[in-house]
Amino acid sequence: MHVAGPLSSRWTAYLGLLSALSAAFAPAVAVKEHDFKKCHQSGFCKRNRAFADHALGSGSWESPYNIAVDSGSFNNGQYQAVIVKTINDSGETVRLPITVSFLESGTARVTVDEEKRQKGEIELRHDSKTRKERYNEAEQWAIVGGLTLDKAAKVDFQDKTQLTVKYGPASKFEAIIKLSPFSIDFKRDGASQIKFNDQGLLNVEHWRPKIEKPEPEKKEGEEDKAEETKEEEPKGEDESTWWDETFGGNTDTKPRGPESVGLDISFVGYEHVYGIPSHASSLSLKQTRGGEGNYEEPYRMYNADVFEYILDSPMTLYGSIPFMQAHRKDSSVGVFWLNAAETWVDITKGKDAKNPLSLGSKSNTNTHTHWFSESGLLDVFVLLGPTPKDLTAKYGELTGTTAMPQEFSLGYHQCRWNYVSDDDVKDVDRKMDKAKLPYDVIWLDIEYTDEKKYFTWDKHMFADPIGMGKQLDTHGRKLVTIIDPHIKNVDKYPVVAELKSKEFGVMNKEGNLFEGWCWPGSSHWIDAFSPAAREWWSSLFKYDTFKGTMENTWIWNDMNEPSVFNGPETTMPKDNLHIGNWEHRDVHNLNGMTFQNATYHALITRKPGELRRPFVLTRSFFAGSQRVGAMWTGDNQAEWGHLKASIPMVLSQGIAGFPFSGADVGGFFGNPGKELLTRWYQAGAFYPFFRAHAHIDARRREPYLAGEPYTTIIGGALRLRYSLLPSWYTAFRQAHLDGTPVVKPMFYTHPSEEAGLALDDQFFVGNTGLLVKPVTEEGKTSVDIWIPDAEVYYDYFTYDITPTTKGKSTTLEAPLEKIPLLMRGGHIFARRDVPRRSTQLMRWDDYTLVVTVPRDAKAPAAEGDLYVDDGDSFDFQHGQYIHRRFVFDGRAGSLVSVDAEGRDPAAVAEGPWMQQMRSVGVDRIVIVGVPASWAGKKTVAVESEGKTWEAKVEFTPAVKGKAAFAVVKKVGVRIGADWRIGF
Ligand code: NBV
Repeated sequence: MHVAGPLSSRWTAYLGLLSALSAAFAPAVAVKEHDFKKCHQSGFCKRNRAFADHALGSGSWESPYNIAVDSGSFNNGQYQAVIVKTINDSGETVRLPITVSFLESGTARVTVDEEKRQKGEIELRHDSKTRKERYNEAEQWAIVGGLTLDKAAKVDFQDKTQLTVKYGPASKFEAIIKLSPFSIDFKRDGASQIKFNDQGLLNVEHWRPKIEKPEPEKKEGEEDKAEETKEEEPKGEDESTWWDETFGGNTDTKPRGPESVGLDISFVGYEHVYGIPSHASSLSLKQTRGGEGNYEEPYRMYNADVFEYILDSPMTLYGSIPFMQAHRKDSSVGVFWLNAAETWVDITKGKDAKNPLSLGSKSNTNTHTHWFSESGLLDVFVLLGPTPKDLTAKYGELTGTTAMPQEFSLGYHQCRWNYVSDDDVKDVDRKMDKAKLPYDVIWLDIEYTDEKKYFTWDKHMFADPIGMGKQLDTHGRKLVTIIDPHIKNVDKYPVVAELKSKEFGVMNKEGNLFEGWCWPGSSHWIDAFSPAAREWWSSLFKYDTFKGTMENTWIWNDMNEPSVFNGPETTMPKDNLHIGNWEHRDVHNLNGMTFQNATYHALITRKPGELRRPFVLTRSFFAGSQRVGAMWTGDNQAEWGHLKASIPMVLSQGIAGFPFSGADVGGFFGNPGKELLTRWYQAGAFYPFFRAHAHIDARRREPYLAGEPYTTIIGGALRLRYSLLPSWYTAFRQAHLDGTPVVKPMFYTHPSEEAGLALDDQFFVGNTGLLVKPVTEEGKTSVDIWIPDAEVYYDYFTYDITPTTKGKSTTLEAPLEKIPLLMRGGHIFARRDVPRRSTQLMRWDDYTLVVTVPRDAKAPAAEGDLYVDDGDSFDFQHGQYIHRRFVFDGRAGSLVSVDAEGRDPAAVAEGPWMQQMRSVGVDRIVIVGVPASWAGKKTVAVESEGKTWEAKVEFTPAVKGKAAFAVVKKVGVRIGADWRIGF
């Protein structure tokens, strides 16, 4: 570490304070499982599981929820009625208004509320100031479109017991709503796909007053009998977890009492379910009710600072997306559970031929899921597919798609906690150059600040941040600084003074500013739900306010679950209050997203007239976060298991609509061995977000320190990433347009291949046909890669034709220097092959196109596309982009480039970027797998923009399992123009 003289003592003192703080408030080295609730420690989880056990265990269970006959009406694509819940024993009833909305997109939405709470006819306990309604604003944060009602949806049949609504494309979807007991059967093409309340687990905990019971008198020596006497109490509902609940020394006062919502959602004939990230688990989710290989605990979604998380666990992590896809051969369906409170999902699967659920479906396996959230509305969207792509597209319509990223952000990011001074940063920058290692961004963690006061600099260590920024800028590089949501509570810090005076912070249950502990010590938390607070937040990022930042400074939002060291489960008390007096309980999982969103908007308004795409990395997230930035998987460890776990985690993010994701390369905690570090770089080069990071106690591990042969091998992985950036960017464009994941698991690309449905250690990149299987085990020098189809697969580096059989695995040699990477026949993808220091320096480089000829002659033989824009502004929204479609036809002997969207080039007025792109062309075309008949070819005819000319072609014949290939050199066409090459 570059800490000199007098500062080192300051540093030591600081570390002392830090460890004292950590010991007092932060979780210790490894995640302590007991710091986080298990289901039986979370009142509503325990109650809903008990409810399920009771219902499923009793032969005669009948759900006590019935739609009141005559309460229903159907208008303009919406069915409204009242569900009446009959309370056990007493016969008392509760009215629960239900709305079933049929949307133009073919998505259906079921919303259940509670009349008493809606009308505010409840009493709050403890003089609470909280709202009385169930939280109903999650939609305002998560949903951005797709809510137009389907006026064509119609009631097809109705009697006193049920009604059938036909809706969706060509009215192929049906919802059969049964009144008594209430249930819904969602069908596609006449077959059941998804059933609500089929198992009778609907559970809406209605409001009830707390009836204070006198404490039973205890005589001396009777303490131990407490449990026994309980058993003798008259049977009824177990009230022990309805009211104040204590965990880890923190008491949640629950002013509205129990109010959870639960529902069973069955996927009829589906064996695999995916999604609901983030968990360090498999892509295809496991069963959670015990049994061999299964979990005992439900998947939990309660965003938390679970650092050094354990692997293969349903435990919650930093962010949540309550979107689940179910898949079986050739069919995908899904649900989006729109609720931001603590949520758990139990999963069981049944191979039960007798189960009437499976009738009409091809498979006899059903997946039953049981969802429950602590508070808020029951609000579920049902998506009926039928393809995985339909699901990601429809989900994207609702919650938005990934933002078009800053192009640099797809490059490599060099991070550690911490680069300790501006000299340190400049030194790393120089050393990366010296070692010829490309990178785009260097990151500053919390130590750059003056004693953890965000928007300030440690003046001794970072005396000249602008000078530092300028040095980075000479090679087009950027700086990312961390800004966390906890604001140090200290005198003479204008940021906290303003937060206090304007009441922009989250309040405690008494309605006073909440105070807790985090890195800076005593802190307050910005309430990013508040529009005024967000506006204030924006003001803090202006270049002349956050001095030391400049145009190449971007932001990292950490700790936004939020992490509160002395809070319950290291987060905020649930009875804290946000703007509008919503309880933190209701909005917890949205918290991280609102903060990232505030930062995103702050960056957009940094300077009048400067409109650039922000880059903001977040740790915590929810459905919709994809619209405002990237995420990473948090504090992993420098262990092989964590490298392996990162792949399904990243894949899972993609299928849940948030593809801009990655894990800390090298592992955050600990010191990776050189082999692990190298393999991690090779895998990380295929994460959509590619950043190395390390803990403050970890040894320095910038790639130039690894020594040979590691540095050279890592350099190779970095350069591979950089050369493929045009293809990564094109994949992001697709994600931006329709929610398609950037890296795709086998079930997504080959939904008919059953053997691939559970695979989560290999994936395709965009539409390139590049299939990668990173090495994630120590000492391994080969991998078995599963081949999903009968297409030809070429080795990316050698053009060897891989011996493959559809549906079988094949072994690929993978000595340390080799990334197992195949090219599927039939694709065309773009690269930029001149190695440079950063993305920006590659902007005006010519392209290389790679064409992979498929196994069988067919037309078109290979296809692909390239999307490119200025990578920085929003001008792409006004047509300032190039989107080419390349088609290779082996039989006709041609390769053509046309506008992928059929636009007339003359119709787009070219701005400065497009004009400059006129000088950018296609330099080389590599065609892999050409027939031997190409041997005599010396030139090819090129035709573009009214001219024709000849370009040289070099043919290399097939030898020993290597495909023949041809390279067209100095092609001379413009990337933005139409052209044709005749072979
Ligand atoms: O800001 C320090 C770290 C950061 O490096 C890491 O990436 C975050 O996940 N941060 C967590 C706070 C404390 C970690 C122990």
